[in-house]
Amino acid sequence: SLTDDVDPGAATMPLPQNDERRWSDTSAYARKKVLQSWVQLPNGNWELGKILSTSGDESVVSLPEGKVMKVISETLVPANPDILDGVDDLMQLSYLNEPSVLYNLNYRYNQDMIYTKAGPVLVAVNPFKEVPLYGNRYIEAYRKKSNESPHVYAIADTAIREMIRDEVNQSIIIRFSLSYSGESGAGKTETAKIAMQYLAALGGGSGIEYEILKTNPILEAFGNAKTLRNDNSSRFGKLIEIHFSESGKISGAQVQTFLLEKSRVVQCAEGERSYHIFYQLCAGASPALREKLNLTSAHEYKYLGQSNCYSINGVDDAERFHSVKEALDIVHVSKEDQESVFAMLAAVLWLGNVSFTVIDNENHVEPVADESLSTVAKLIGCNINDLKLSLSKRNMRVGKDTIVQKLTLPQAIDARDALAKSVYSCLFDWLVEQINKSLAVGKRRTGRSISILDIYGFESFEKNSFEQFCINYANERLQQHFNRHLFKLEQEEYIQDGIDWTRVDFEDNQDCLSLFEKKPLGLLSLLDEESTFPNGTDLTLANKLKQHLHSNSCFRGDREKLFTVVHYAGEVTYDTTGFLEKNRDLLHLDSIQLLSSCSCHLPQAFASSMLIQSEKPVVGPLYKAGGADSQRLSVATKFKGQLFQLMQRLGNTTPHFIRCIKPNNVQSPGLYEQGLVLQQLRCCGVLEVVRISRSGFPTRVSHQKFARRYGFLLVENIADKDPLSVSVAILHQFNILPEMYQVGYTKLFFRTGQIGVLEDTRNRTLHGILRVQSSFRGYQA
Ligand code: AOV
Ligand code: MG
Repeated sequence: SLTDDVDPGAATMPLPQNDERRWSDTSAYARKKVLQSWVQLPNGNWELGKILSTSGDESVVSLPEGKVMKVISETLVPANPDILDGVDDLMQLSYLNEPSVLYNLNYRYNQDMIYTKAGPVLVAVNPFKEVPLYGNRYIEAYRKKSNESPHVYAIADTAIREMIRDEVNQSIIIRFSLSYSGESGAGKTETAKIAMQYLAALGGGSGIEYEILKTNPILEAFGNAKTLRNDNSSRFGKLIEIHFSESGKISGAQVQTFLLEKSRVVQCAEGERSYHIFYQLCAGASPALREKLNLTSAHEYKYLGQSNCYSINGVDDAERFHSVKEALDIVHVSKEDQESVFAMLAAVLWLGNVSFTVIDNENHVEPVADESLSTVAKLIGCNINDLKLSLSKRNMRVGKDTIVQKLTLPQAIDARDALAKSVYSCLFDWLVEQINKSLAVGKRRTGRSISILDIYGFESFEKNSFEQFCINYANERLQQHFNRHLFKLEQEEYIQDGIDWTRVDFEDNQDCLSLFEKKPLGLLSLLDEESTFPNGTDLTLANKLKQHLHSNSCFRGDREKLFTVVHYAGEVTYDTTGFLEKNRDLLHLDSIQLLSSCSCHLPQAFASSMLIQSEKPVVGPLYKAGGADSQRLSVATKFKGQLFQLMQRLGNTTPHFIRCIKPNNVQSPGLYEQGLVLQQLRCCGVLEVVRISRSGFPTRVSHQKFARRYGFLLVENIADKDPLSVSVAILHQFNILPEMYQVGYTKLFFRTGQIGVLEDTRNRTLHGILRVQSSFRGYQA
């Protein structure tokens, strides 16, 4: 639909400077014209004020609640007329400045209108409560287009229509943005589910849609956890590709996951939890299952006990356990397999309780042969002695010989935790594989699909480790995708149509991406290289990075093991502690052999999947001599490969972007913190997108369509002329100012607000015609 704004004058506002990130319309023209202005209070918040008088550089403004303030006129920012309160699309604002955008989102948020368009992007502000916007009635309304307010449903609807109309695959990319607290809990995962709900409703029929929806509770149970910021924080990235048949019905789906946070299995911070499924199992297992797995309560397990947090407000873990089992049934994981899955979980928990005792005067240790050890052995189906050996000794290959090294306490604990983490992450991958088998029903693929990406956003904490390094690298890649799509394509369209348009520079993050990806002297290559050196340490890694990258403008070496990357969304300082170990992610061959010797089928499957991986040697031969026995793809390299694949996939789709915004840090409804929201809007470039879209000629109509729609309004009859001539005649007749439009080869390009004038005239004329017709009919009767 053609959008309009009330004040066409705004479009002639001088364009802000490109380097002015938080630009605002503060021209003298704007200030003179408005009576209402935004006034920034000392606390940084903006309030709406009325300008009472202006003299010299100063203005007197009255604020709500009767306060009167004297301010420097320059600092006032024009506010929009009341009639624009709560517009659907930020593009419609006459004055597009930060306080106006903040106010508009807030105004809508207060009325539970959590969705707003920012040009092509949907902005979703997390309500932290149930809002009456979902369900069949709404789905139906969006399907019929009887409701056109911004919504995830509307995005999903567009995706389906464009997939069918253009025969092009679609993607819905849901992300949040960085602010320095890390914007976990913005609503990405919920938003992804809402989109899936709509696709399932419209494309349903075969029953497979039900299975697709049930992947959510499973993946959340195994891949989400309570963190300080979000009670249901996703600790992995996810892409779900939903396949459609010719007729637009869902024929299957495929899930891909990225970088599960393994470390959470063995340690998590005070007040946080490990993965939900552990607590669900402990709370919800039947007496028979408890007995079989020798299960006790969550409090008895060291891995779960260290963070002092066992429950989540308002969540019944036992009940969730039953839902997960049901969901597993639905995606065709057999009862037997389910039991094996639970046995693996119990084994991981019991592993955490395995303790060690010193056996000689060189501080070598071996596991204590207690209930924990025997239960682990029983659950994974191995010989208790083999288990004991694998947790106390390590076979090392040196050249052609094998030597046996006894483990000290820290080494033994590492070996134990590494085993627990591997078993858990293999279990997670195995589950995803089962889900995919079940969802791959519609083998006869038409190639049409809609993918939904729910992936972690930028993370910047006080201390940033390898996980943040990978996550933020992924975000640079996605950011580039977003930039290129929205900005470059935008410009290309102008250029293609022969429009003279002063190029608006957009921020490209290619430099930062190169810092990561360049070979051989990029962050990833250097990290991999150091990972292969037997004597490499986190400190030598940091020094190597500083040595080779110091002149890169996106890099800064800091003291000791710290270095800083200038990311698109801001600077992040990383601590290399643990980088090498996490990147190598080695499970010692002993442990792999242990798993392959197990009588249960899951550990065997895990072992072979790990061995398959290690057949692709990517890191050099030194890797072996370094005390590590298996060769595998480094974590960073594997992740980079996944990302490239992901970008390739997304590159072939028409993307739809949703940005989730978290209005407060306490997960409370109704609380809208201006500063926090603003930070997010700035970092994710929402304002930038709107600015660029608006500063150009956002409304585009082909000559044909324009001539067809408005041609009848022409006084002079030239209907037989070509569409271009008709269009130009219309523009002249209605005195559209030359700076308000551009004539391209195939299309007309308009500034915001222009089409509205024509539409009004058209509507009035049409109504006039109808009235004349009906009165004529009346007369006849
Ligand atoms: P995230 O996916 O962005 O965080 P979630 O989707 O888990 O955030 O949202 C966090 C919480 O916000 C949810 O558990 C809900 O309580 C609430 N919420 C979000 N969206 C809605 C909505 N549309 N309606 C009602 N409540 C909502 V993370 O995965 O931590 O970065 O890693
Ligand atoms: Mg999430």
